[in-house]
Amino acid sequence: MTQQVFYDAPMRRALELSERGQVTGGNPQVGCVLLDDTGRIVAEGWHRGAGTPHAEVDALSHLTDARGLTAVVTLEPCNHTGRTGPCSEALIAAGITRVVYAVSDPGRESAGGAERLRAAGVEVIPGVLATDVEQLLHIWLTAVARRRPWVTVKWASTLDGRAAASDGTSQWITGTAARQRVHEQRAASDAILVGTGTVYADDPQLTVRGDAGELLRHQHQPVPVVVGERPLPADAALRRHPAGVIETGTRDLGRVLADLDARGIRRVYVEGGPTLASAVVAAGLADEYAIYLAPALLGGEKLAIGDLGIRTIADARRLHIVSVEQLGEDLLVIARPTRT
Ligand code: AOF
Ligand code: ZN
Repeated sequence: MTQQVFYDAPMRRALELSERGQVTGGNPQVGCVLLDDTGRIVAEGWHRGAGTPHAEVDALSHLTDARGLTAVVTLEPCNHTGRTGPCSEALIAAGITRVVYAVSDPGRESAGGAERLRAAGVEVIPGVLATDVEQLLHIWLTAVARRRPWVTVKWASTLDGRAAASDGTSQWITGTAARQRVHEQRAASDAILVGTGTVYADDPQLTVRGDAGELLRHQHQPVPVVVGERPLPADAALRRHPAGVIETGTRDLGRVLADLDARGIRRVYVEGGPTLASAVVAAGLADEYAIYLAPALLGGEKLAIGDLGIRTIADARRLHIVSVEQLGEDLLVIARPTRT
């Protein structure tokens, strides 16, 4: 039996604890357990969300004496002073003698914890249950490594892909169960992107409403981000949004996403109209699609997504289906680009 396998069970517990933390707010979900020399868990901790203690510090806070213990943590302990202090130093100061972790911290400032611990004489075992933890943190890890948020493009359409009738009316295509699911997806996002065209046409509120399930326990409202040069109308509903509103003043999506990254925004939900959707897709910035399909037909011209500049079938953007969920009469299809 390798050492790695020995730490599988406590790491699974740390992973379970990590899932209690907030998915939004910029920080990863992290869990930690402390083991005595018989392998028994003597303390547990997890990170609630940005601005609160890290998992390791939370676990240590339950003990008066942690000397000689092993820390099993889902992410490499951080080595920086952000909103809180470095976990590497907290573990060293507490007298922890071994640190087992799953995945490395991809953060440019926070990385280096493993090295620091080793330099202080702490035994470090990386990579335990790395695949499982990477799966849970996939969006966060991708966003941090790329220095731009993960982008989910959402639309609701009829089975023939239409989003509005020829007179422009578009409410409501899908039923209540699907609309509720949209609120859950908003609640799991840091920001909602909308184009100025949609703001002028629909005057949306873009708030999380209703029973957005588990995610609403954090009372989280993603911030609306208006993409485009035109200023927000003085009486726009978005001006009353509880999280405020970000007016970008530009259509340059690269700049918009870089600015959101700098604000710690990791998950963006693109809800704002066919022009914005096609711009995001054509720029190769869509990481995921959330497509709501209602059992109706509209025919005509008004597609859920605008022109992608694709002139021949060989250039079609190929996706793979991640999941299909039935919500009342409607379907929710989650798809991601096929990586070639
Ligand atoms: C850990 N344990 O539980 C978490 C870590 O601004 P701060 O101080 O909250 O730091 C946030 C960064 O710290 C975050 O981007 C990530 O690199 C790391 N998160 N590290 O050792 C934890 N949540
Ligand atoms: Zn930390």
